[in-house]
Parts: sequence; structure tokens; C-alpha cells
Amino acid sequence: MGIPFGREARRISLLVMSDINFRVYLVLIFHHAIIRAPGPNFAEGLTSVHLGVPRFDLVLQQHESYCQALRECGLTLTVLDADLNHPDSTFVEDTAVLTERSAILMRPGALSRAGEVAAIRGTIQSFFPTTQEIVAPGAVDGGDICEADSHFFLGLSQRSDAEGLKQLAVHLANQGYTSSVVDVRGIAGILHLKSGVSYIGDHTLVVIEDMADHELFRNYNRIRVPVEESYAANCVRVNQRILVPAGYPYLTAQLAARGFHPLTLDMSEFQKMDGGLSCLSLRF
Ligand code: CIR
Repeated sequence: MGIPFGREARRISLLVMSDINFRVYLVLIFHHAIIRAPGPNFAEGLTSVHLGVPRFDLVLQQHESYCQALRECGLTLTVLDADLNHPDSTFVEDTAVLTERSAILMRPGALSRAGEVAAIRGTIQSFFPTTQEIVAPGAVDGGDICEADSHFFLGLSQRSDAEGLKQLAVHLANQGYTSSVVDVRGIAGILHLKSGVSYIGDHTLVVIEDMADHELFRNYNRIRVPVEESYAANCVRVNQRILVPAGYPYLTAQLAARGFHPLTLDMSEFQKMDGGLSCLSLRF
């Protein structure tokens, strides 16, 4: 089992883990998450899928279960009020990239989401005295950024452009991180990089078939997600658990078989608005 250790100056600490083969690895330990309540105009947000209109009572119910799951994983939540000016603002992950060393504020690629960063800036700065930010003309959504220990995969997508990713790479390099760009623009059904790939610790990626053989992923253990379970590729490691959307038995079984501890959550109403599990929180 793990031995937690931390440094007061850091917001994120590490857990030393070993598996049944006694391989030792480090896992980021989160203590907090920032969440934003969905507003009654949630269904007016952007979507590219045709899964119907979200039912607001279910949206609230699923959001509450998500919050509860994070608490069960040991996190303290800062829950922000709904922001009626920005129907997509419950997808807080797109507004920032939080590292062990600082917070980098994003500049979302969709015009309707531009004001979301200003609305969350004060909250992030209350936890992270040092912040950097992506500036015009660059654009980056946090959903395109996949952290894998000290390396970051940066998704070039419909929302995140080359200029924004270049700025982000510099900020990350200044903090001692490496990064590489993954172009997801040609991959069908992918809004963001993390719609198709998640890093779950232990040098393991959960990745859709269409991206599983990407050369940048070759040196990782890969859990390949079949096409019919693609939505579940967006899953999140939170301390000892892996949060996974409910209704994807193959991936859930694969995770369990490899010694991970899945915790399933109903995400149907967020999926209708192109939202994955990771985008509902900023974890640190
Ligand atoms: C959007 O299109 O921006 C929102 N409706 C969904 C954003 C989901 N964000 C994410 O997966 N990181």
C-alpha cells in the first residue's frame, strides 16, 4: 500500500505505490477539486452530438453523484455557483491546467466560452498564487491537455490551436515538464484529446482504437477501448480510484483485471452536451 508524503508548498502531493509485481511508481494525490454547478440553461451550451436534450433534474442528480464520488476519493470541493452567462461553464476543466507547480489559465477556443476564465480566475488564484496564461491569438481548452507524470500531451484540435499549444509548451517547460503535440483534428468523434485518451497512472493510458497505435503512446501500457465504448476513454484517476462512465462493461472489467479500482458514474446528460467525466472538475 502507499506511503503518502507531501510538501507544504505544493498543492499536489505524491503517493508511492507498488503493484503485485513490486514495481514502484508514483501517483499524484489530489486533495481539492473546483466544480461549478450546472445552470438551468445548461442545454443551451454547445454540442456536436445528437443524443437529445439533457433533462435538468438528471443533470443535477448526476452532478451531485459526481461531487459525492470526489468526496469519497478524499477530495475537498470548492463548488462555484452556476454561471448563467455561460451554459457550458460546468465543464470547468477547459479553463485551466493545474500542475504541481502552478496554474495555467487557458483561453477556450469557442467564442461562447471566452468569459469562463475570467469568472473562475479568482478562485484558482486563491489556491495558486502563481499563475500563467494563454493569451491571444492562442487558444487552448483544458480538455486537450493530458498530463502523464512529468510529460504532457497537447491536443491540436478544433478548439486548441498551434499558437496556444506553443505558449503552453513554454509555460510547462519553464516548470520542468516536457510536452508533445498530438493532432486529433482528423479523428472522428473527438472534441478534445482527452475525449480519446486518459492517463491513469502506472504508466498506463486508456485510449480509443483510432489513437491506440499513435507513436507517442507506444511506450505506455495501453488499455484499448473498443469503438462501442469510446465515450468511456475519458476516465479519471482520482487517488486510489478510476472514475469511469457507467454502462461500459468492457473497459470497467479491463481496469479491474489490471488491478485498478473503477468507480462508475452515470454521465448520460453530460454526454448529450459533449462533456466527459474529466471536464466536470479541476483537481489538485
Ligand atoms: C463544449 O462543447 O465546449 C461543451 N459543451 C463540452 C465541453 C467538454 N469539455 C471537455 O471534455 N473537456
